Amino acid sequence: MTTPSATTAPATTAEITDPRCGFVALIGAPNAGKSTLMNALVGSHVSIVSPKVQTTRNRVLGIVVEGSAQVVLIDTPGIFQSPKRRLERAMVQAAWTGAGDADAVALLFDASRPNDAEARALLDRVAGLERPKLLVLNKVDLVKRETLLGLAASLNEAARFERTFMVSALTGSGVDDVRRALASHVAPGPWHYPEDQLADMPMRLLAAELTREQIFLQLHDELPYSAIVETDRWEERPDGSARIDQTITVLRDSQKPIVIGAGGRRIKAISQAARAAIAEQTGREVHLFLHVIVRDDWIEDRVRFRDLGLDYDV
Ligand SMILES: Nc1nc2c(ncn2[C@@H]2O[C@H](COP(=O)(O)OP(=O)(O)OP(=O)(O)O)[C@@H](O)[C@H]2O)c(=O)[nH]1
Ligand SMILES: [Mg+2]
Repeated sequence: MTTPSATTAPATTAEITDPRCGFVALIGAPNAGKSTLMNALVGSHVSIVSPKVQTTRNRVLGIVVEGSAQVVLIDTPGIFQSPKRRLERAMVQAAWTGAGDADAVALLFDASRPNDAEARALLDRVAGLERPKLLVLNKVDLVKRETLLGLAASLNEAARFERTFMVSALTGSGVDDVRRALASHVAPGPWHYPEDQLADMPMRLLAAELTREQIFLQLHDELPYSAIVETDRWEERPDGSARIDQTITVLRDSQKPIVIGAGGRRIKAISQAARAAIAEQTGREVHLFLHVIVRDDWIEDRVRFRDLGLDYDV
């Protein structure tokens, strides 16, 4: 069985005489728009997005080339003050690890929620991070221009940012400025990735994430938080299409019929939307088969955490 990766064929960077490269972490409170901004900067659907908090569960890399600079973006889970469940603690920890691994940090702040307690609390800790910091006020499409200046000033009092940007990751407004600024921040050095690579996630994992995105988009209440998706099988067919089998694991017996829906309509809708997204990202026809199982212990399972790339012992 072959498993293609998101990696494309290496391209030479020999023609670039002054290459620069660096890692920039996108951090922020849950729902600030980190993954939307990452996708806008990269120009591809490399990280999943939903209106719900805690959509991103681990670090996700996206790669941007701007002139002679390659910027490796680290999208991170939203940071909040009192993560309770083990999974939440591991997610918040993964976000701080992402910030710690980066050469610079971009703090995203949802400008439409200026008094959000989680976002304000985060500022204090970000102020203590000893690396270049940029402030990105996001969702400016929802906010009156005059209120933005006051917000930018008050946030700059709380932490020392080298620059402040006002963007709408959703409409793309201001995103090019951020891309150029990030590129100007990275230090001289060889590129880490081939020039046409956009992500660093195996296709099996990206495909599972795209199905999880539909669970976040199509199911409500606690269900998205109770579900994991794993790709069990990826079969390349002679006609160039791929057969992909995935398992959706939920925590409780009562959740399984909700995922399946009356007459199987919900699972069909999830499957159709995920299949289209996977086909788009892989550039091939996809046959997706989803299976739903119940396992009440996945959320406390050390092996699952390892598979998700999360630290169990936090
Ligand atoms: N109006 C508006 N909505 C936005 C903007 N950026 C993101 N959103 C929306 O905000 C919601 C959250 O976006 P995400 O990108 O998933 O946010 P996140 O910070 O990655 O969230 P977590 O991964 O859960 O921490 C989605 O419904 C996005 O469509 C923006 O600039 N304007
Ligand atoms: Mg996210």
